[in-house]
Amino acid sequence: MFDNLTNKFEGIFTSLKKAPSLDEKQVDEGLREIRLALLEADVSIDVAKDFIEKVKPKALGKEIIRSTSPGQMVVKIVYDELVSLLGDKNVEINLNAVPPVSVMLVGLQGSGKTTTTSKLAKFLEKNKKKKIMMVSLDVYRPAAQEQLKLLGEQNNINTLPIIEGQLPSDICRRALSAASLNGSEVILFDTAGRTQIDLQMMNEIKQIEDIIKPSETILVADSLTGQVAANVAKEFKNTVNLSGIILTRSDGDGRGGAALSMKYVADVPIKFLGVGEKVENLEVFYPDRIANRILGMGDIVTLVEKASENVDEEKLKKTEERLKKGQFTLEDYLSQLKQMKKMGGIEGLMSFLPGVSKIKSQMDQAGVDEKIITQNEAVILSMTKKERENPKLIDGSRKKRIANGSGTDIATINKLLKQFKMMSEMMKKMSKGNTQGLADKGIPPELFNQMK
Ligand SMILES: Nc1nc2c(ncn2[C@@H]2O[C@H](COP(=O)(O)OP(=O)(O)O)[C@@H](O)[C@H]2O)c(=O)[nH]1
Ligand SMILES: [Mg+2]
Repeated sequence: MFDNLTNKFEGIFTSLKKAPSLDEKQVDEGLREIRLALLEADVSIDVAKDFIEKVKPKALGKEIIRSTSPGQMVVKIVYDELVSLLGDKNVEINLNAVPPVSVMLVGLQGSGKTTTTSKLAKFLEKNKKKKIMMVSLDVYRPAAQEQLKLLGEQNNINTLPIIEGQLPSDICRRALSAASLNGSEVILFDTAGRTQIDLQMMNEIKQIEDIIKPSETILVADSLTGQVAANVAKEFKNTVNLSGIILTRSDGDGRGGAALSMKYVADVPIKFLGVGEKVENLEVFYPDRIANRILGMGDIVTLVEKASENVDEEKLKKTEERLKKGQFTLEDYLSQLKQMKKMGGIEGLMSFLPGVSKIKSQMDQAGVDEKIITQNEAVILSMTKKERENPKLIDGSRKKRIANGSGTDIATINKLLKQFKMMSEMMKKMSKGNTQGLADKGIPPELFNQMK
């Protein structure tokens, strides 16, 4: 979400870090570039100015300029200020109240409220083990209530049954008593889109707030609108007791101005990021991890979390057992490819690794990642079950058939088979604990031991 900024920062810091010593002029020049980069990320002039004013005296401190690695120390100062600009720490969603606990989602039309309501429901169910009920108060847009109901059905989340023609305040009261009856611990209220200019709608939201007394009122804001999103938050804060932000569409946002402006402009914590259209595309917002990503230093913690979330434990166990017997098949390879796709593909994974923004953008341009995973999947799917279990069967004429079936060519099939052969050899060696074999291939045995 901060691709542009990361590219800029990498450029600026590469030259700063290379310099054996720094003078005031060099630091000034670096800060000027950082200011420009922030403005291009669509933060307001005030935010950029304040940021530089905070960094500057620290970066020009005698102990920095005279240190042995002044560039590194400037990076650290910028990192610390970024963390602070992003809000310091994650502020968890507060559910400490007598159940049913109400959470209200507000925002402009189309900002992603309904989608986010179902994402949050899934998140709280999975991570906080809460019994959830979702309620739509959007009685104005046709089919808005049905949209939430459908999301509930698709994702196995309870929704309050719809009664045509009921007013939002009456739906609220019905929801509270239904939740008490059916033992729901958290009620998520999805509201209709509104702006502050629309006084009648803003009054309605105050009325709803009075009835449900939410322990959280969350603004859902579109990351693509940049600093405007922060101004919207400020507006809503004037009317309701806003407790947090969820920034949606950060998957499509290459600039990140909304996240960078929010604390300064509206002083409301960002609690989550929406990172795609699917129900699982919700990420907890950690300022320090985001600052790492912005500076191209990677976010290994999130990567590891993502990996463990997406792993199908049972499948993994089966694969492991077969591996021990030296039976890694193309079927296993296929399920690994699928796993990778689920985690956002190579490209998605790479955005969490340090210093790869350049390679990543090259790969983006070439469309490498998705294409190859999808292609390999198609190739394996065009094989018969027997072929998948025993690739040795695949002779010339079979290759031709597979190439036709998958819309590829024989060279592609050969490449995949070669990759697979290398992989299964490596796995065999690993399963036998033959670390010498790994060392031959340039893989340090320590790494293998860590993996065990
Ligand atoms: N790419 C992407 N799309 C999103 C995200 N959140 C919501 N959307 C899409 O935005 C559109 C509007 O969402 P909706 O929840 O109906 O907005 P509402 O009018 O505020 O309720 C839908 O097509 C969603 O799939 C996100 O984090 N990433
Ligand atoms: Mg909606």
